[in-house]
Amino acid sequence: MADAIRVLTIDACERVGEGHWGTPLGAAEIATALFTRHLRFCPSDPTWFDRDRFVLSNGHGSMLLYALLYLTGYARVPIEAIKTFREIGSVCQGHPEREPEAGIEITTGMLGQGIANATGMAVAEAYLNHLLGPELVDHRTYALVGDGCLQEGIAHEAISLAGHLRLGKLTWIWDDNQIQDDGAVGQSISEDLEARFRAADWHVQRVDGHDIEAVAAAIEAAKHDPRPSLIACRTTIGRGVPGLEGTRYAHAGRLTRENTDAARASAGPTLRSRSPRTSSPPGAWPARAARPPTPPGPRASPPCRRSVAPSSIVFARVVFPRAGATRCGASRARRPGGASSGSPSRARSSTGSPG
Ligand SMILES: Cc1ncc(C[n+]2csc(CCOP(=O)(O)OP(=O)(O)O)c2C)c(N)n1
Repeated sequence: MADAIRVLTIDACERVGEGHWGTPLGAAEIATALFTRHLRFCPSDPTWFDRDRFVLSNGHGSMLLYALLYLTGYARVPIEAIKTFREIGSVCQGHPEREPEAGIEITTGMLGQGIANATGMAVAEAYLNHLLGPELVDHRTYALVGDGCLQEGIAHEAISLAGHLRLGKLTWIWDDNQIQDDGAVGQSISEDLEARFRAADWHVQRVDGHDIEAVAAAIEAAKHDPRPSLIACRTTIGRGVPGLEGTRYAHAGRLTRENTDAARASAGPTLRSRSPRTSSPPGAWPARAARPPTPPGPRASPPCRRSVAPSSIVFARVVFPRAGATRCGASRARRPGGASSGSPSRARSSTGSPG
């Protein structure tokens, strides 16, 4: 899937000559680990209430999300939509914000807002899980986070709140490529970011962001920790484009035919063959014969569990478990009907293993 994300990104960005391709190429393995091993979603019912939430906080890398939605079979994102990348009115415009029916949960252009949104979503999940019970509400919230998101002031507030509330089902995956628009991240920040998270009582891991197995294992470990999780993934921005990868030009530089030819020449067979459609003018590409099926086997999303619309929720004060006070699993409230609900930070894994 990582190669397919790269092919789609290169094709789309070469066509329009721009498009923040560095993030999709750099985070292709991270996205593959998350979408094929962990994320619970339902392409045939994108707004299924108890889906896991995926927030693309570094929303400038929106081609990553469009490629994922196309490859996993969302009806609103066919290949024709990807061919209209960055066109006004397209579902695949540059910086989408919210279109859950198309699979776009939240992506933000304003750095930092996505992680704040994700934290709010995790608070909502914890609240509803506590109130209604895990049979109805039990999902996780993931955010892909860039360096710029973590530099924003709002990130401090979100980190602090998430640690305080012990939002154990919140995971931020940091695309730690050490590069941003103007150059090396080190030009503007030198603090120990991971220590910042630890100080706020987060679970922190560091992995090679191009190692799908390592990323998938880290996500699994995050599921089993009652604290919110940061997974710092060292990546190379624009990975696969010789001469540009790892540099600031990979953030959003112009992607020429020369660059993409070089990328294909140095890549594996999947990337090497240029699709005839790439050289065709917009609108002239042959339509896809059929939508891709929902991926089979272990990568398939579990069947959608329908949950009751939370229209009859009685709003009540929920006490979130805190370290040293009411720890994960130690505080179980009675919910309507007499059954004991899970605590907000009780982890649920797509494989059914306990949290
Ligand atoms: C609040 C805010 N300030 C500035 C920008 C402009 N901007 C867009 S992307 C970007 C750099 C982001 O760097 P990083 O998160 O490292 O992304 P990457 O280079 O890895 O794609 C900036 C400054 C913005 N979108 N929002």
